[in-house]
Amino acid sequence: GVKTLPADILRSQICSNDDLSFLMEVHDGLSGAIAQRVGFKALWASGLSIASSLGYRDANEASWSQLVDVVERIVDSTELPVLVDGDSGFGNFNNARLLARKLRQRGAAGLAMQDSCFPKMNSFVGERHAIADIKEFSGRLRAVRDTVGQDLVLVARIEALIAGRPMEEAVSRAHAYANAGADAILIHSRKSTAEEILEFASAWQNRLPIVIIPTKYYQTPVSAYRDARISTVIWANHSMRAAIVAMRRVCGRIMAREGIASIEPHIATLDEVFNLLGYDELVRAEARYLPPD
Ligand code: SPV
Ligand code: MG
Repeated sequence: GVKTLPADILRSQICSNDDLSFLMEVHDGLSGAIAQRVGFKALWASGLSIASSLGYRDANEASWSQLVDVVERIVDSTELPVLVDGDSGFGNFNNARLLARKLRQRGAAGLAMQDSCFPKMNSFVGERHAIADIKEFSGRLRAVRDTVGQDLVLVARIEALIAGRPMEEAVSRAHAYANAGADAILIHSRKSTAEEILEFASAWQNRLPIVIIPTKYYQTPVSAYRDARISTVIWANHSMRAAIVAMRRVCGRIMAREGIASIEPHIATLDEVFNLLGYDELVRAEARYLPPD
């Protein structure tokens, strides 16, 4: 039969009105395999988490080619569609369309691109968040759309509220980005409540589906988002942050006790590792392709 494109699967999740979708953060092949096993239906290749796992800051220190290499490992390790955090597209329209083309080649399902200037800074760090001109960023979106067509879901991310701009500007940017060909609008907020997100949602009236990242307003129950008819929630960095705590605890204990006996029950077994990465398939393939002893 005809193979369904990853973008079509992702689009059916992000662009369905009556069902809230969830994207789980991943930053490498292993975290991708774990998210799939627990039952997530789609993944968020987080810029912050990928940068952190590489030892970079989330300020465009990792290059676009490093990003697409990580995305390839994520795509290969799961069957799930991957929405890639493409930051601001690594430059102008030309860099953005090159990134989109490479992400399509590596099997990504979607590209989220934010209206920041290059280099971006993580939305929760500092007060300097230079925002792109509306027309210039719209051109970046159009260039991506013209280059990859419907082969990637294109999510336009608005950083106006992060930069302290008024709600009216966030809404007018959403209109411009919808006209430029976005499939969905990601509205970001650094507030500790969902207030401004819900205000945006009521002003926007679902002209395009809304995607949110409730990292700072984590106390709000998702029922509020269902009520506001928000389409997609991204759990943006929680595997990476969980890994920091787990690795620190284990490293610390091994260091202090000069031994590993006490941590053995608290870490994944080797069988779990082999299971997650499909070693059983390799055993079957050996039986099939290697000459018998
Ligand atoms: C990311 O996960 O890299 C994001 C979300 O872009 S945030 O860190 O909230 O900006
Ligand atoms: Mg990011």
